[in-house]
Amino acid sequence: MKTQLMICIALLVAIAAAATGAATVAQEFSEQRNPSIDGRWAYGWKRQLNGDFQAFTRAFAVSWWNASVTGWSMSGEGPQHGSHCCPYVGRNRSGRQILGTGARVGKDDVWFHPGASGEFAVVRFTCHSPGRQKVVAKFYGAGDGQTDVHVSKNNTEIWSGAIGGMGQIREYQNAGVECYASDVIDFAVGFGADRVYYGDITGLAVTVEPITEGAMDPRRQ
Ligand SMILES: [Ca+2]
Repeated sequence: MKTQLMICIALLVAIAAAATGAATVAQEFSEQRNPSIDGRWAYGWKRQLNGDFQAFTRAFAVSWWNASVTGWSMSGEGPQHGSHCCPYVGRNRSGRQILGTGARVGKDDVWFHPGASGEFAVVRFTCHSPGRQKVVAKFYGAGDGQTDVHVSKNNTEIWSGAIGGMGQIREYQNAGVECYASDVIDFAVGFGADRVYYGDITGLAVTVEPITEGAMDPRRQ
């Protein structure tokens, strides 16, 4: 009994440590659950940036661009099914860079793709470590298309950029994002000024790091 109790305590400590440290979208990409088991990451879409977040309901695992690809969408389709694919969020599981026709995705990277009617693909981070967060988000053109990229907190946009094609990078950095329990930070991609979703594959690297860990939520004081 004592041994079991010690194991339970060790597991709880490990879970707590995982839930309070820096969060990285690619390393913690969840293929089994959406939201992820610790509740920090969710994958979905929005019709408007300030609209309701709809979590994807179906996971996919496919071979495409001669690479192993996993991810989430509403249809259960991934990048292999053209107009049925999108929006979706994917992860490169091939262990190497993807070099496909019109696609260049870094090793182990997460990427996302908007929908044909302008639906935003969204990766959502939910704050579990109350306090000030350092948020770094890098978006890059992994396809030939033009896109618009955004960072929002609680559905209010705090940054946006535009990507004009493959290889272009837009980066958001903020060391002072106040984020308390249940606050959400969304990273989104839309189909851009051309209003066409073809080739809008967009790489996403995000790190959220608590820098005033354990702070009290002023809304509850
Ligand atoms: Ca586009």
